[in-house]
Amino acid sequence: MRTAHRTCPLCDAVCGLRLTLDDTGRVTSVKGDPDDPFSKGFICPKGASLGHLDEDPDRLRVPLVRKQDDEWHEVSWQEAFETVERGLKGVIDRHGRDAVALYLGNPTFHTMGGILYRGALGQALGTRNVYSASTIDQMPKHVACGYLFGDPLAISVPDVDRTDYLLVLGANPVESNGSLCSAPDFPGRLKALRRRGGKLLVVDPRRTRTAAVADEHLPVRPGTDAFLLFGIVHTLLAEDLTTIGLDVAGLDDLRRLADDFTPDVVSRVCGVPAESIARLARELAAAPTAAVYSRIGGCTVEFGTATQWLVDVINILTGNFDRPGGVMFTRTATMDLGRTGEPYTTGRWHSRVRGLPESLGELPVATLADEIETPGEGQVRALVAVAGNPVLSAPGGPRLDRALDDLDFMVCVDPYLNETTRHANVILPPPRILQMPHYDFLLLSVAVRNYTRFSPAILPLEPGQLSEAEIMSRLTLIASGQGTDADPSALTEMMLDQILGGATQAPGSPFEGREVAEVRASLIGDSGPELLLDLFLRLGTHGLSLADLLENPHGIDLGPLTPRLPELLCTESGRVELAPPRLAEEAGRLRERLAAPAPELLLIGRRQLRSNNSWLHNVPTLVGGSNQCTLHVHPDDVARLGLGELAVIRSANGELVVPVEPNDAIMPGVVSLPHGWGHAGTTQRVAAEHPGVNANALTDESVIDVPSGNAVFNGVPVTLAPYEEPALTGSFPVPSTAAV
Ligand SMILES: Nc1nc2c(c(=O)[nH]1)N[C@H]1C(S)=C(S)[C@@H](COP(=O)(O)OP(=O)(O)OC[C@H]3O[C@@H](n4cnc5c(=O)[nH]c(N)nc54)[C@H](O)[C@@H]3O)O[C@H]1N2
Ligand SMILES: Nc1nc2c(c(=O)[nH]1)N[C@H]1C(S)=C(S)[C@@H](COP(=O)(O)OP(=O)(O)OC[C@H]3O[C@@H](n4cnc5c(=O)[nH]c(N)nc54)[C@H](O)[C@@H]3O)O[C@H]1N2
Ligand code: SF4
Ligand SMILES: [Mo]
Repeated sequence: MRTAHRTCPLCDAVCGLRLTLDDTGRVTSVKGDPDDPFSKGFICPKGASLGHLDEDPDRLRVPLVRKQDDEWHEVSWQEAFETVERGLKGVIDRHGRDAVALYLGNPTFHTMGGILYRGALGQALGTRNVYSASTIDQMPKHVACGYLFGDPLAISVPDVDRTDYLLVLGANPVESNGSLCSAPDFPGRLKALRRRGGKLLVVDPRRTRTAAVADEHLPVRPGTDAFLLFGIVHTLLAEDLTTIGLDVAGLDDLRRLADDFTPDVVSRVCGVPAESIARLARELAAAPTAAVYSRIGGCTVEFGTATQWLVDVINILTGNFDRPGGVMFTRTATMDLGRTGEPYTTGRWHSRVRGLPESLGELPVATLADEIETPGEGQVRALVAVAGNPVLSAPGGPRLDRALDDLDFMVCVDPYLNETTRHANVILPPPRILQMPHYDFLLLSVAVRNYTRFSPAILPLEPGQLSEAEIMSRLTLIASGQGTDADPSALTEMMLDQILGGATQAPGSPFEGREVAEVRASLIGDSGPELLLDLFLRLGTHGLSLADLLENPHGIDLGPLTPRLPELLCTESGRVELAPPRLAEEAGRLRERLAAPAPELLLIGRRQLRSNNSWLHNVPTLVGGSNQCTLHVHPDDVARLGLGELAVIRSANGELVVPVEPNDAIMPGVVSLPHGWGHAGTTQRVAAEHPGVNANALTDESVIDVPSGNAVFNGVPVTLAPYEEPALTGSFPVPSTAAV
């Protein structure tokens, strides 16, 4: 028996875990690490199941190649990489580099191999067809911050531990455990907020578990938060309630834009009473400190960018931006990564078929199927997919499911043969979670305290097994034409060399004036990712190194957040831009919608405590109970529509037969279906027993948030009707007669 410590990699909460393992390396228990200064022993059911997930017998252990017989064959790494080289080279030679698309899924932000090498892989492929989970998640936030502050990575977090008033729109941190806001034990932090006399308000079409612990829940019609927020902005300006502590530009333009959006007018669209909207504005202005926070319900909606823009506008107008108790920026232990120092811009190139603008070097996932299906110069013929399951996670998933079949070549880096990877020619499995070192480069940059923690690998790689970093490096070297025999460590050395080249020249850098080779020799780490981590730590402002983190296995608290906006600001004007033209255009589109009739029934999503997107349904301890793929329908709607146990739900894009779960927590006129289900055709045996349906058969890839190209998962117009058993068969086809 031995004890080991590591950070849980499963969500944004970065909880410290304490594991016990027997001498065969089997995990015998997982508990919260009480000595972690940030998570203080907190753990959720997913973290507690980490051992089962890691030891899942259905995880792939060796590379698979689908050969001419259309069967999967276990092959050596060498054969797998040679197949990748032939496949990619064939497509690039015939059709050019843009014919290869890259898709980077959500876990690329949760592994060192993913986050450190995804950029290099993209560059080596040299394609404009780069897609990631960002455009089915938080791209609106990047675009809004890009225009407001000049830096799309200038993402602030609510100072939950110190605020007096927290307004949450479209986030459910009690079940998601927080998102773009790393705060282990979010539920406990919200309770503490109320215990110290603070107020929590939740705007959500559902009375979620977060709403249940709040002072007030305000049901809102899906997709209309931007209207509600404009009503607040209008009130703040009209009643002279602003206290702006920053150097801002565009206040008069903002005033003009907000003019039409009186609480009375927006109330008719969003369904929140006008008095409540005006009161929210007054309370936000009067609170000693306040923070407005919004996530998936305020991003994956038609006006996602406008919503995120107005969230920060309110934080700014009420004097709560970049101050304790308001919203603040984290100062990471590592240097600021990914910042360009240039003012943000989008549209440096456009997607071929729909002409959608690039943002952060990516095109919207909502147009990936178009790019695969539409013939012509630049048509996507191959896909490299890392840690993603877009067949279940992208809008219009079933169309993508069919499109992937038409590709000439596809390679996936993924531990599972699932709904997406089953279309591949080659699957390259990363090692088990406990065999990987772990550091949260992204999540620690949106933490509610400055904090750092590194977890070395707990179990060694087996002979012949490859780390995820090595898989990514070898793919990168193949993509750049260096073949399957190139030394993977050459890529890390090149990256180190490049960064050190800059750091030894940069005035004020800790390495200024030193020799690259000498600094390189001083770096420590057992792997490429660790060497890079050591370098990034030593270039950070907290004066730490990997050695310090190794000496502190429970993590290091680096103190509460402190103001830091001026150094992050990167607009042309050098000021915060309250009403940049691109966002003012959104105000115009919102104005045009003021008179539009509201659809009768709207679909929204639902995250479940023991789930994580599509890939935890193969763990027996996590499926079942409340973790079911059911449609929540308000009892009034159940009665009105005469629904029984099953219903047919239909959108412009598709239809599904779903189990109905009457639930009075959802507002009438809204129904909720979780995503990540619809398991079929995989080797995940437990998931196959709990298949559920693919919510993204209903979402529509042709509808996007315009400025960001982000998918719209919430506020999808649908119809609902009782399901009538087909007369002849007991199977499950959807009879067309079941339509409304
Ligand atoms: N247990 C669990 N945790 C997770 C995940 C998971 O799948 N399961 N996924 C992880 C990932 S990838 C992410 S990005 C985060 C997401 O973290 P959150 O955003 O906190 O999670 P969601 O449950 O999607 O919360 C969105 C909320 O918005 C509401 N909503 C829907 N439409 C609207 C609307 O138009 N307006 C408003 N105001 N509200 C609306 C929904 O009812 C829901 O309560 O969670 C992460 N953590
Ligand atoms: N309808 C609807 N759709 C949604 C959402 C919604 O709210 N509603 N939410 C959206 C959001 S916020 C997100 S983030 C996306 C997620 O979209 P994706 O990232 O495409 O989907 P996931 O289900 O997270 O798939 C993760 C994949 O990574 C693999 N994986 C797990 N661990 C590792 C690892 O260590 N290494 C590698 N290489 N692979 C690994 C898993 O096997 C799985 O195949 O879904 C989006 N889709
Ligand atoms: S809250 Fe997130 S990080 Fe913490 S144990 Fe659960 S899944 Fe892991
Ligand atoms: Mo996400």
